[in-house]
Amino acid sequence: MTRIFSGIKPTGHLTLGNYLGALRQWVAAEQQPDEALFCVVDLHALTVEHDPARVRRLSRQVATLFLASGLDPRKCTLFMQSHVDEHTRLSYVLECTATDGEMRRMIQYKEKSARAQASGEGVRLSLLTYPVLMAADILAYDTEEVPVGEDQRQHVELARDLAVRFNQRYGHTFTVPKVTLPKVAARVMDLQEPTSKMGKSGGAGPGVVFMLDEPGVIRKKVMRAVTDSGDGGVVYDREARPGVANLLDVLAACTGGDPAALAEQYSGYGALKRDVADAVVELLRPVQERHAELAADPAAVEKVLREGAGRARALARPVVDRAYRAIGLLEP
Ligand code: AQP
Repeated sequence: MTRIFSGIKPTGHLTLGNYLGALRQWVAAEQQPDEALFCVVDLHALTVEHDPARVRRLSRQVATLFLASGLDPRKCTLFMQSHVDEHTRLSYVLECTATDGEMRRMIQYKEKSARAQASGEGVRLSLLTYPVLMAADILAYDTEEVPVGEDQRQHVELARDLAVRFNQRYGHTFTVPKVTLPKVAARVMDLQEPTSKMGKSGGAGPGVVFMLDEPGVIRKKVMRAVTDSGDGGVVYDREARPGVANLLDVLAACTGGDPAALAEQYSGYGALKRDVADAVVELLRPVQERHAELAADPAAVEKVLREGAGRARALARPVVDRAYRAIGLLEP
């Protein structure tokens, strides 16, 4: 049985990228005879300027979307990161394994610290160290596979490096995890800036499709997506035609086709965009309907999270205790 772990941080409304890159893969993984844990990684939302009330609201919404997307709490463990103390306990020990230089090389740190500096906010220390907390999230469960989108690959590799280094120095303690990426749409791009990732924390960007956007809003965003100049018709070329390639990737992810083969079915951008819009609306419709039902009963979602945290704690505690003993700390 393969142990799987992944998470989403409540830093904004979830996007089509979060659905295709993460949630949908998780639901597929859950159908296998695997042991899977999925987590709202709320502590990671505190690394940048945030409004506490908004983090609370988004944390509930993300958990509700886990269930609405089809994750079944009878088959997997769903929980809130901050409800399981083992994550922060392990994070400190891993900080004693990681180096400053390694942290400063993280692409997300470079991008987000530049943004924080430009806005005059100052860079929180946690922004530098959060990949270590993410490594702790993963390693605390003897995780073997981490299903994520392409943007998280570097962080999972850090978790691997820390696990290997710790095991070499202090004896075998951690399972070394590996990253798993979706076959299509591992990196859904912004519809207005197709060379940038579709991200949830940038606000209400016109190039970002949110999972809970109304069908009319989704259609408008897709129909206004930038396409590329050039008269080569509809071709799949990520380098030269990133806007069109992104639309084809999304269509392929929604319909199960191959992006290059789909390109051959279109002679103009209008028809392609209409089909993409229809496919995205239909993909998200059942998730949105289920979300509306679940959001009406927040106590039921809280119960799932409470039970999930209990199960997660029981799995993580022996692993973290093992790491504490291995690194030289006495048993209490
Ligand atoms: N555009 C995307 N395409 C494919 N996968 C994506 N993921 C995110 N965006 C895309 C995957 O979703 C999971 C959770 O992501 P996250 O919570 O770590 O953060 P984010 O959504 O990637 O973050 P943003 O929007 O850039 O802003 P912040 O960082 O402030 O929240 C991951 O598996 C990710 O790969």
